[in-house]
Amino acid sequence: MPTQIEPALLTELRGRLRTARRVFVLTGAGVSAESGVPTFRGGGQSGVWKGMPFDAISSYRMLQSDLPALWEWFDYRRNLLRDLRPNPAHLTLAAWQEKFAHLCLATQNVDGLHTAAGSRDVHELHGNIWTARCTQCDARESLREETNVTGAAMGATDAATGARERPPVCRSCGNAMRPDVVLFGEMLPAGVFEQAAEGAAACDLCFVVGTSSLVYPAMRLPEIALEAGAYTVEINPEATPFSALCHAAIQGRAGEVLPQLDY
Ligand code: BJW
Ligand code: ZN
Repeated sequence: MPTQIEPALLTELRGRLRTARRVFVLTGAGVSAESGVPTFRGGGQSGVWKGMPFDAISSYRMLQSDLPALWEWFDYRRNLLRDLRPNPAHLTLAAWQEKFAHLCLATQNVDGLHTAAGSRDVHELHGNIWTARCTQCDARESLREETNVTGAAMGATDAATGARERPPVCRSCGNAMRPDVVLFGEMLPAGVFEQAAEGAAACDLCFVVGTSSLVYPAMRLPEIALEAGAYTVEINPEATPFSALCHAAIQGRAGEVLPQLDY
């Protein structure tokens, strides 16, 4: 049974969407769950790979100690994502960009599905899984054109499959490249958090969609909106630390709730 929003709350939210001047949206893994992307936390084995918890693999420590294993983990993830498509939650948020003069969309997701849905200027707080970045000179390369990568270090470009060696070698300086994502213990890309925080501080309506609200500093963004006086709405099937702080916590799936809010 799809999520039913209480009628009085639905009326309230549609009214707020009609009159909002600046909207800020923070999304997390849950917004992509209905596309088939595993979340990190909250049940199942989604956050475990080869017996290691994801926060041990997606960490600065792993980058330093075992770059090939880090690539193997992200190649595995990219192969899972390759055929997945945006769901109604991504599509609704992309459509909102046409409705509001000011909509700021910040995501913790690295999957690129907001952009695939048509959203522009997405603030990707934790980077993007489809890009490699040089560990020395910061040159970037797209990994989109690569076909299925087996995960094993291959040593050289495979002409038959289109896969690059692991780790890829930077075409500018010859040093090793890394996945262009933000690992635990790393700083966010310069300016990205600050731009999102500006959007949060300036909004009058804020949506927090599909995030466990546990990871710093992204978890601060809805609090910034709240402190600035915005009406805040959480959409998540589970309660989070933000549920008790926000004005409205809708317990439901993003792909079912967001399209219902459309006015
Ligand atoms: C649905 C749904 C549906 C399901 N519809 N919803 C101690 C205290 C405070 C902070 C720290 C601390 N120790 C260390 C820190 C800092 C650390 C941190 O926050 N750790 C805490 C977890 C303890 N943060 C960092 O290290 C950050 N950097 C930083 O702080 O820099 C300063 C610094 C530098 C050096 C030293 C110390 C500080 C960087 C964080 C980078 C996070 N990176 C990851 C991995 C990215 C690469 C990869 O993809 O592998 O980003 S971790 C992972 O968590 C990923 C996510 O973006 C992020 C957030 O997760 P998210 O999106 O909330 O997903 P889930 O799975 O947690 O939740 C999904 C939700 O969806 C659930 O609630 C479901 O119910 C819901 N859901 N179906 C709607 N259909
Ligand atoms: Zn380089």
